[in-house]
Amino acid sequence: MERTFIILKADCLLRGMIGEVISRFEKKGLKIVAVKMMKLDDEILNKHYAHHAGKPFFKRLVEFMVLAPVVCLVLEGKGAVSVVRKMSGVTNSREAEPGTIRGDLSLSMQSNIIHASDSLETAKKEIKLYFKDGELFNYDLPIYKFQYANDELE
Ligand code: FUP
Repeated sequence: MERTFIILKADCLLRGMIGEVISRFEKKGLKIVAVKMMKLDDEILNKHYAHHAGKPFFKRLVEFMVLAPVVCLVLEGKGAVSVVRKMSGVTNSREAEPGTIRGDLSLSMQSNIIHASDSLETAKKEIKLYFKDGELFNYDLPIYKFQYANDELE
């Protein structure tokens, strides 16, 4: 099964929305395989946002990401990367569709509640950057047999 990586950002924690957001993913049927609360620093953020280095918003983005601890998760499920991106909504929350996390819970481009990996390749890199092997858990969810068709579980 595919795995993806999310960060529940400072605004999510400070506004008391951690439970709301995790609950949406649980209800969708995604399996939580890792959770960690962390205080991010320049070193990890320079790697994570390397593709934004030098852009005008980079400095304030890093300042925002260290404002408070964040909560990092790895979620597993069929098509998890694209499912979680769709549930998150587009980057600018003001343009995010109602029903998405950003569309329902935020009004900002920067304070937009969640980071979610944008491809399977990025997800693999980000999971490695934020988690050690022993922090990811393999366990059975008996509900999978009601949640997926047999051929979707192969
Ligand atoms: P996303 O994949 O939706 O998280 O968006 P990006 O990787 O493009 O951007 C990462 C973060 O940079 C966003 F969550 C918010 C911030 N950002 C800005 O503040 N201004 C911009 O113009 C673009 C991104």
